[in-house]
Amino acid sequence: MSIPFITAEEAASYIKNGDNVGFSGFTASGTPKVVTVALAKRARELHEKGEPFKINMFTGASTNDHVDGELARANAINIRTPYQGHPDSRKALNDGEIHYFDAHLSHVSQDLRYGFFGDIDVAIIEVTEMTPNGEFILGAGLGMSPTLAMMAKKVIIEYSSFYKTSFRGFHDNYVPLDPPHRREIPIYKPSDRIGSTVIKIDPKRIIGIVPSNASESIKPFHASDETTHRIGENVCNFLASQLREGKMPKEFLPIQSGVGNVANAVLYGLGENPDIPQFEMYTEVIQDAVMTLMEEGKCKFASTCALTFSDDAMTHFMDNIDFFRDKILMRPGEISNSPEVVRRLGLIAMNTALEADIFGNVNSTHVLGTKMMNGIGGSADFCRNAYLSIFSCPSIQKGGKISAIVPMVSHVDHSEHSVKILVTEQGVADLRGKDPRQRAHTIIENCAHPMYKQLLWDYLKLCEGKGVHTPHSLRSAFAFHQTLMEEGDMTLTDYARFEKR
Ligand code: 0RQ
Repeated sequence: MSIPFITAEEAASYIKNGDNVGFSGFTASGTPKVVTVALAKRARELHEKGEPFKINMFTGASTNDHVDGELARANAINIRTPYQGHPDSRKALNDGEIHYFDAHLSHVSQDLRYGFFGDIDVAIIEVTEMTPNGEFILGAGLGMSPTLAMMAKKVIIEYSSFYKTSFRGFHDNYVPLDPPHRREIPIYKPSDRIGSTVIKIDPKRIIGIVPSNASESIKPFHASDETTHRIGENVCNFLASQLREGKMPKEFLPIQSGVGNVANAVLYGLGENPDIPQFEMYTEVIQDAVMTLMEEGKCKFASTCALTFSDDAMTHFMDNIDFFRDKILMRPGEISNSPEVVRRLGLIAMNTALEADIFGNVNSTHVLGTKMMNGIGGSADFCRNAYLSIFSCPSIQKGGKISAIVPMVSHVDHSEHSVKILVTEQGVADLRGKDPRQRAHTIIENCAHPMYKQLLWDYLKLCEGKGVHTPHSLRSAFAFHQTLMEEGDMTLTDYARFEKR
């Protein structure tokens, strides 16, 4: 059966108001890029005629302006999960226009297969190669594509001709059986291949093929500044000390690293530190820094869900693709982030906090406990199951008006039970084996900015006493946040005001 080539507009016309739509890709790479723009146009046209049109949107992780940006601006999103990072969707979900629920990235494919959210009516999947019998080679990010290809009632293929060289062999597509039949995921080292290089889709379910030649349009991360550089140095010196002290196998352990400016700086730090041996990665995203580390021989192998390279870095990757062929495997998010595999391999997991409290609880998602930034992403898939879970962030934000170390986090994503090490540019707090009071002393002493140390000591003094395991004053626990909201600067915190209330 031959599959017809159709226009993006025609493809979009098959998507109905209220449909559950699944999108290929992960952290912007491998997402559809032209059908979504046509879909946003269709939504605007229908809205102008007074007709409702919104879809429920299931993605691997964050997307790009072609997807979240276009659809959010067209007011075409009803439900959205599991992770986003676009300013327009961020605004719409914080305004309550999008029903966003934040979810662990490793969960969503199986939750879909379990039927928690109903059927997937249409999947839009970007591919880079295809055969007449319905075999497809995906692009630079997998996300949920293998599950979507399996369960979607209808599939729209976006056939990208942007990549001039073949991704064949870079993918490891694998869908575990669902309970009660699930077996172990047989990955015993990052480079173990367990699945197929292609995904298969019954041509009868494919609506049509839409040509595209759009790039991923990923902007490079900021070059590291003094603060992020020092965070990177602190993480690396700490890891080197763990090796020296025999608290980590001498062969070292595979690394997971989140995304963002801080994560990028930490990765460059690994490259610069002569005491860090060559390493492998088992992670969800690789950014530009990893490509450099591979070329320098520092990173030997990376298992990932996506290549989140800036456009220039992607061109460099494609020009040198043969060098990377035996060094990278891309897997579905459910496998790249699998808690089972993370625990088995014993990862060093490095993720970023917006704020952390003096007891080691971490908020990675909500500014002032209310405003969603991006989402939890895969950070908890890794943090909860890692050999060593590290969170890092600058100790202050916005010129010092915000302290990232606070008495009590305004939202909890990662609890004190999972966070083992906290790092800022000031230093490292090793929280292992410490009770809450000891953790507070270590975090204030080693991680808080000098501008905030005394305020944090004062908080502890206010609350310390007999009969409590975790010293808190519920009157003043959010004094930092309240002062920021009322006076625009956490340094102006005066506990007396709160204690009197
Ligand atoms: O604001 O953009 O206006 O300058 O947050 O902060 O310091 O540049 O750090 O780029 O590494 O992002 C947690 C958001 C950090 C990210 C977060 C403001 C700050 C700045 C960005 P501006 P930085 P990064 C992998 C694993 C959650 C999920 C995760 C993230 C902006 O790393 O989304 O780790 N992580 N997933 O000024 C107010 C605070 C603030 C603050 C920072 N306490 N209050 N604003 N900012 N701290 C990804 C996936 O799973 C796919």
